[in-house]
Amino acid sequence: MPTVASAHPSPYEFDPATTALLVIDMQRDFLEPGGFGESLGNDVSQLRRTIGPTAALLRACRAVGLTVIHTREGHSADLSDCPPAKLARGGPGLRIGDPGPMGRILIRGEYGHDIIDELAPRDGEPVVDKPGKGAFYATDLGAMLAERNIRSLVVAGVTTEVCVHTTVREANDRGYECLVLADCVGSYFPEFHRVALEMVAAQGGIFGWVAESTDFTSSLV
Ligand code: TIU
Repeated sequence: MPTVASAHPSPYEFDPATTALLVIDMQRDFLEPGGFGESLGNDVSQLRRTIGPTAALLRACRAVGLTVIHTREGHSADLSDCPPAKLARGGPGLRIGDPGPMGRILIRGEYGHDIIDELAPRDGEPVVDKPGKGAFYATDLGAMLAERNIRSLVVAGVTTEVCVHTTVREANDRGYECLVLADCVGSYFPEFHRVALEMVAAQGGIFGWVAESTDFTSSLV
């Protein structure tokens, strides 16, 4: 079995046949100026360091035929799947559904809602549209993974302490073994990023494992 020996808190063993790469919410609305992330007052440049390592990770996973699944956070045009409490976030004119420079903010089908060009999904790679922070809530991700007999999730995406953490916590409770790739996840807040990664691996790996993406990809070959 391939093993990522450098993973924290212990070596991460995985079977590529039952492992999927999950790339979470690498959307223009989070990574580019004018989107939801910036509307909440965040500095989007903090997230952009994940793009290069995640592109390399995608190339390596595709080369060996690993299952690749993408997610996008967003809502229907009529906002019927957006809880009022979530709708209230952000400044006036900068809320979910409001017009932004890349279309209506966080609305499915809008340019800003889609995944950045550098990490565009390939034909055949599922894209899970989710209304929440967690990728399992109100989606068919669980069924999709069960159908493919996936037991381990290698996780990239944004943001570390929000959608990545929520998804890893949901996955942990559902029995998946999660490896979070430190250089392929990012936060608007460097200190939240650091502590969120520490939280995953603390207490003997309470939510999973953490490693660098190159240590994972070199274990694939
Ligand atoms: N605001 C923030 O850090 N994140 C989100 O709203 N969504 C995701 O993390 N994808």
